[in-house]
Amino acid sequence: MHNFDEIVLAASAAFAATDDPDALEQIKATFLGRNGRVTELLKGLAKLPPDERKTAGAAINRSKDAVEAALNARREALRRMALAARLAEEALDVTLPGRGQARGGLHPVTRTLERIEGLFRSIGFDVADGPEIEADFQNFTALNTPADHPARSMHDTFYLQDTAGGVAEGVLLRTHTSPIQVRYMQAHVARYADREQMPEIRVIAPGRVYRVDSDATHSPMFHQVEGLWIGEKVSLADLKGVIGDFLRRFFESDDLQVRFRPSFFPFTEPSAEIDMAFMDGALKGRWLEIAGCGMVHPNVLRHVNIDPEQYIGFAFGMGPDRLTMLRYGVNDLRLFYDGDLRFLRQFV
Ligand code: 2NL
Repeated sequence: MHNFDEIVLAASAAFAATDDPDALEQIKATFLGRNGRVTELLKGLAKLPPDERKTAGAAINRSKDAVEAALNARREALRRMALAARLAEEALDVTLPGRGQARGGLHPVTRTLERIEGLFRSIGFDVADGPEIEADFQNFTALNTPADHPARSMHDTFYLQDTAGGVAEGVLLRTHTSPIQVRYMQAHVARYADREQMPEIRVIAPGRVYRVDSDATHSPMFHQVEGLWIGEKVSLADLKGVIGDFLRRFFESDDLQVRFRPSFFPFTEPSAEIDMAFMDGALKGRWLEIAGCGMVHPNVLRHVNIDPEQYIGFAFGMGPDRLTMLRYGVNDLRLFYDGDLRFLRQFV
């Protein structure tokens, strides 16, 4: 009998000595396994005289039950310890304040683009867009830009590669937003093909453009807004009126000076640079180059199947990056593209 109690005590002590569930199962085998101490006792029953077997057998079974109970108690204790450890490790402090939702804002150049769009919409212009990956025809050929023009060279234009790594024939990143207007005119002409007289075209084309150019004052990606008005009697006077009106409204100033200076673009004839001067403020009296413009070249109209004998119009192009710098008094273009929130947040 003494022997049996001793086994239960030994088993309980051995179980308590480990806190590893796998080790616990190993220790279990030394008591309850095929050659375990309890099993050996049961095997010994056969050697006892028949009249002692019954009481001894009952005592051994009680010990076996006690060992199993101790084992189960230890298993449960270890399970609880493991759970407690895991809960401690994965603890969440639900009383911590939340991170909150940061307030976003529009980029200053986007604000300028939206402002320009609103002003031109108010005088009856449509706003169009188009692909940034363009075809040679819409970007150059239709715009009366000859094959040997420097703008077409790989020094100035990003050409796309084909799968073999060579230059993909006639596929490029648009170098201006004019191809938007070329596509707009093509769609317009197709739509009114059966009319003797098509409606006027009044459209602006804002967007990103790309040129092989990167230094303190040039970014390989920048923005442009071009405008186009085609009708039967659109004149240079209309161009001056639209541009002057736009600049005065954009800069919220009635006494802006605007002047046109003769220039050259392949896609307009005659062509001009538009300069502007503020009548007060830090830049007072200084002429600033603000846009280029001209009367659309007859060859451009021919390329999109508009008869230059019946229709005439003007076009202009300006840089909203520069307009943004002037409007907000920013002196470095790169600030717009560095993505520094300390700078950008000032415009929200
Ligand atoms: C500049 C000059 C200009 C145009 C863009 C244009 C578009 C068509 C036909 C004719 Cl579809 N012209 N665009 C005309 C003159 C100047 O931009 O200095 N931009 C920043």
